[in-house]
Amino acid sequence: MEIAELNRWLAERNLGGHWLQEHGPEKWKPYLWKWSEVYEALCRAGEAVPIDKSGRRTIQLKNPSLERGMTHTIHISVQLVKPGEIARAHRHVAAAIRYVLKGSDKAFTVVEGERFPMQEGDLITTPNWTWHDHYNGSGEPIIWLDGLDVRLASYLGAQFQEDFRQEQQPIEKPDSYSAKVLGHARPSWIKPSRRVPPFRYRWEETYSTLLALKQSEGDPFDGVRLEYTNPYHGGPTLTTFSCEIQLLRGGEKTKAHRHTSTTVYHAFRGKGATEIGGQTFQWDQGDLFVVPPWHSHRHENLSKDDSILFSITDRPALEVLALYREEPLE
Ligand code: GTQ
Repeated sequence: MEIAELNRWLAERNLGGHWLQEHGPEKWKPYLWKWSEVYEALCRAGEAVPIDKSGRRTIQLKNPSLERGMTHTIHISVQLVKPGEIARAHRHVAAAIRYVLKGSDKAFTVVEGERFPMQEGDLITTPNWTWHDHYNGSGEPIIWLDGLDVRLASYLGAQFQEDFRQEQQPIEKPDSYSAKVLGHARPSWIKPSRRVPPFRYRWEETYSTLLALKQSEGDPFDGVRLEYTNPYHGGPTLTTFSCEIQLLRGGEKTKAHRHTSTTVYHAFRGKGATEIGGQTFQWDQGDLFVVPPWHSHRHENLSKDDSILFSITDRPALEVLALYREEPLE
């Protein structure tokens, strides 16, 4: 049998040969979403979509190089809760974080019976299969980024979801319970019930650490970068992904590298440019962008003032699967 004939014979039987494998260009591409458009979309949804329509009023970022989602692993949505609204209680296998863009001490995410205030720059985790609901007791709209490993969990066939029996879960723990129980001086008789506990990382503390380290060398590829570690064991923020925050000093330009992990960025403060796979993406405050796997990238702060990037990386998932690889490019 000739090869061509064999190939046809195989195709008719839904079989293939190693010699037929295609090694085409990578399917994922970098992309940047302008905040002005994301914000306008959210405002329009605020007028047109009642919060109980689907339990959440979110705008999802869709990467044109993928069939769905922002990346093939981590996803970001932007969520709006207007004054007096409740985003009803539910839980899902996908783990999630909230990064607050417009907050108040009267707006809360409730996770496993504890309410966490949502103030600008705060990061709040809702680890996998934890009950969570959000409510806005302030007089102003509240906006945050949702980061989830939903694409990865769905791809692996592991994404389940269920609603709580009521719209809101009861508050069973005192305020600041996690901060106390998981602080550096801890009670000897209380152990968190899960290795990845819900937690709030207050902006005030994160920002003061960034400023305190501003004079130090910093990471050659990422400037003054902090990882939000698991408060219990010091590992990544969540099992599959980690959140990071980096300050780029006025005019700072980082070195290029690439890795097999994917990173999604949000320009929390300032303006700059990130070169991704030879393409330059200029960002202003609020913009969101993706660095896909194995794409070289470097950041530059285009102003005299500090710029701050919040990011989410799937590095922990790749590391645990022994798929993480990284290389400097200069
Ligand atoms: O607020 O709990 O963007 O469950 C996607 C799934 C937000 C949320 C999302 C969710 C939520």
